[in-house]
Amino acid sequence: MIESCVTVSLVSQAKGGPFVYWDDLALACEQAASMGYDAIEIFPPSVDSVPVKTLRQLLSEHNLRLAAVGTGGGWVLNKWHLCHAEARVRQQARQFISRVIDLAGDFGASAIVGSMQGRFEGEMTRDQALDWLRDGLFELGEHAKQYGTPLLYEPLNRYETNLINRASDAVEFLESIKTEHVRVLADLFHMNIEEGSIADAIRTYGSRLGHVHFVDSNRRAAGMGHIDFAPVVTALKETGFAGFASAEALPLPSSEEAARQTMVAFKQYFGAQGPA
Ligand SMILES: [Mn+2]
Repeated sequence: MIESCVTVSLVSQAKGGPFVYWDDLALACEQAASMGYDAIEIFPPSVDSVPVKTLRQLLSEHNLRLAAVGTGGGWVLNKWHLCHAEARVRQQARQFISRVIDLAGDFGASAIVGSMQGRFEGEMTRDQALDWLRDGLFELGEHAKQYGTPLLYEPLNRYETNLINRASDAVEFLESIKTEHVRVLADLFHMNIEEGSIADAIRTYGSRLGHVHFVDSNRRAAGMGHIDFAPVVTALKETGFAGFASAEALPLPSSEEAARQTMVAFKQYFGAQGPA
């Protein structure tokens, strides 16, 4: 079964980023539940900033689950990432992600490595950067194992990383990581830029797929851009994907409208009850 999810950013410095809800966790949970969402995904500045008790109460009160927790706060606020030239910074990136895995794991949720994968520049070679990323994802995937939740690795488009942008390269890279506990996050916005066919790319991911950022070509809510969702959803169903389709969209024209529009699209493509 595919479940519906909506994103909530708790990072004020990321203002303008592609998150449906901002800052107000209580309001986000209330609206998400009233629209029929199954879960929320949060993007916190750090683990210590997450109001764990309040979050647990809100999820329980609104019968929502926590689907995933982003780690990009480590990049946005500290410029840490997993293939940084300095060993000390790479280690800080691993510790940051490791703590997010612990936080998310206690909720049965996954941590996401997106911008924290980094990029290579200056003297560094691409192979060196990929070696460091591979080592980091291996160690962190093995750390996530104890929670029964995979670590989610998100390939990004060429303007956000020069490491891996396409499904075929991502699958080859993942096969070189000797752990079962890293899965792919397929973000339809990134894929729309990089892939010849988003549906074919989803089939390429197949059983490696762990989470979807369900969003349109212009980072607005599904249905507000030009992605043809029917073949994409068919491919998701064919692969047997049973994770969350999460609205990671700009809050346009407003948070509430972006959330509502995504739910309209979910019902249109997945059926009357939303994703299923
Ligand atoms: Mn994404």
